[in-house]
Formats: sequence, C-alpha cells, structure tokens
Amino acid sequence: MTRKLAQPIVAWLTLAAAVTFSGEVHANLLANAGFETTAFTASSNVLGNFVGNQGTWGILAGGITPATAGVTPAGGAQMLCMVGAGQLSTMTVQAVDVSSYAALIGSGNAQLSASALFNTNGGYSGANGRLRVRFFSGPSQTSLVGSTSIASLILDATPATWEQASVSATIPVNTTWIVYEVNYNGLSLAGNTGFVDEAVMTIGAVPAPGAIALLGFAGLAGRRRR
Ligand SMILES: [Ca+2]
Ligand SMILES: [Ca+2]
Repeated sequence: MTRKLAQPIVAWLTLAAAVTFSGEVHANLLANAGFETTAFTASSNVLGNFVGNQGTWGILAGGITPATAGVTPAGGAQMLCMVGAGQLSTMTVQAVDVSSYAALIGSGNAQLSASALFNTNGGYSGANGRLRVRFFSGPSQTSLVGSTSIASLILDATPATWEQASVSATIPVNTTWIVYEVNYNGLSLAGNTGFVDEAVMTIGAVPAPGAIALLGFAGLAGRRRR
C-alpha cells in the first residue's frame, strides 16, 4: 500500500519541479517591443548593418501609429502598421546581439521563444501575418545558420481581436545575432493594413536533461513495481 502511494508523490514532485522551472521569467530582448517610440529606420538598413542599427525596428512599408482604422493598440498607445505596397512580403525587422548568451548558446541548451500580436482593420479577413526568426553566426545576413523558425496566421475580420503567433526553437550553437521579423504576405493584405503589437523574444535554458531523466526514471520505477 505504501508503495502505491509513493509513486504518485514522486510524479507530483517531478511535475512541481518542471513547473517551477518553466515559470522562470526571462527578459524581453527586443527594444521598443511595444512600438511606443515612433523612431524607426528602413528594413534594408537593419538587414545591411546589424551592428549600426541594433535595437531599432526596420520597416519596409508602414510606420508606428496610435489607434486607427478601428484598431486599438494591444498595449500602450502605439502599434506597428504595415502595408503591402506591392511587396510579396512586407516586413519589419530587428537585429539583436545575443553574444552575452554565448555560454548557454554554445552548450546547445539555449531555447528561443518569440511571439507577436497581429490584427487588421475591420471588414476584411484573410490577411496572412507571420513571425520569423533567423539565426546568424556574425553581424551580417551572409552568416545565416540553422533553420528559420516561422509561425503563420490567417487573421479574422474583427479589429477588436488581436491574434498571437509564436515560435520556439533551440538556438544553433554558433549563433551570435538573431533577426526577429514580423511580416505580412503583401498580396494577402489586398490594400488593407496589417498591425502588430507586443513583440516578445526571450532566451532561456531548455528544460534540464536531469529533470527529463528523473521523469523517465519515475516512469521506469513505476513499471518495475508492477
Ligand atoms: Ca503598443
Ligand atoms: Ca482581428
């Protein structure tokens, strides 16, 4: 009888440890993440010079605006707006130096989490909003490494709802720069406006192998008792 009780307790303790771990709060690495400051540059400037434009949003076509077209910022008083302008992909990018995470990234245990909220003006559905994260081993586009992480949304016709896209990925070991990008398929906007707010990008440790091993051990121990 005592053995039957012990097993759920081990499982519960393991679960509690995992929850505590994932509850860690990591700093948002993006500057002006809520688009509350109206200064920005061209996307080509950011992509052509990570170092000189780090921490600044680079917008291909659009700007930063207060409430408009029936859309209220998800947070604060301002939000990003993008228009198609004949582009297949109308993007906004930010380059982030992650060399301060070199030890964690080099260990192969760095986990990237990114998200953003998307919305369009009313009466139009079908806007294709996307979140894309790319990894680089140096401060230029030619040093792309690993796989690109992409999340894609087809937005509703309601300006009252913000819809979230999110990605997570293990960061390639030689990464020193990350380019965070929100974009819309320009054609999918069909002359409408795509909005984004509350951009987030964080780096944390992937759940420790010890915790996973413990979970596996608890399961194995349970099986052996039967
Ligand atoms: Ca905002
Ligand atoms: Ca919406």
